[in-house]
Amino acid sequence: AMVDAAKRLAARAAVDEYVKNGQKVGIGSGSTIKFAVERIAERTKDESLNVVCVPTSFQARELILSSGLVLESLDTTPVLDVAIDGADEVDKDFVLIKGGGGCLTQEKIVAAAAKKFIVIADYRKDSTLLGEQYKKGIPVEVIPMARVPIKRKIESNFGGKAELRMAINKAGPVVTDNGNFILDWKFDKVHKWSEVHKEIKLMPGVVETGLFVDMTNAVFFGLEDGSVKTKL
Ligand code: DER
Repeated sequence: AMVDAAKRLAARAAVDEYVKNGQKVGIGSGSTIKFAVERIAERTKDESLNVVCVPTSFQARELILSSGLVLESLDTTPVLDVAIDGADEVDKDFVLIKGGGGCLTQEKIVAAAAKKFIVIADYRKDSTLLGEQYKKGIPVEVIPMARVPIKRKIESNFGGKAELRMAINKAGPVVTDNGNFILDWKFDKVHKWSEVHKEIKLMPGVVETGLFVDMTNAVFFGLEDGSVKTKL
């Protein structure tokens, strides 16, 4: 459909502009990244590219392996040339909401390990203010035993509602690749996201927030008309 075409356009444009021979590449999680890995695999097959890939989740690891790409880890390649990943929403200041797929913690670790962090997304993610289009709230990965005190602290400090993310194909809550739970914080006003991120991150039991502030070097949006918009 049109959304998939838009994802594919953004992904291929980003790979062709930023992924070069001999590089160490961080591979994000979600659906858009699949088109980026497809393009990397194409260029590897035609011998024009020889890269190693570091995953941001179990899903990304499986995608790398099933695409026949070389799997590495931050143990062996702690500094990456570029990381490519999707986002749930991008605001005017390049603040991202990530974690819709529950992989925000390893995604942020890999993004931070890369010299350049490139976001690929379809037009639905392109917002002025966070919350305009993405309504599921900001994901916060938490140590399970701390989920209630953290929920209460977020709601009392910042308002809104922080809800435990329940699984669909499993009884009970979603459990992340790191063995933790996720609270989705449905905020009810615009905040200074850099401040909010820092305060939530410092709450005992918080592992990571889905607010990616001052991390993004470029965003590729696939548009409905078949073009790609790049925001640098
Ligand atoms: O969960 C995540 O952070 C994913 O990267 C998500 O934000 C993008 O997923 P999508 O490419 O399937 O929209």
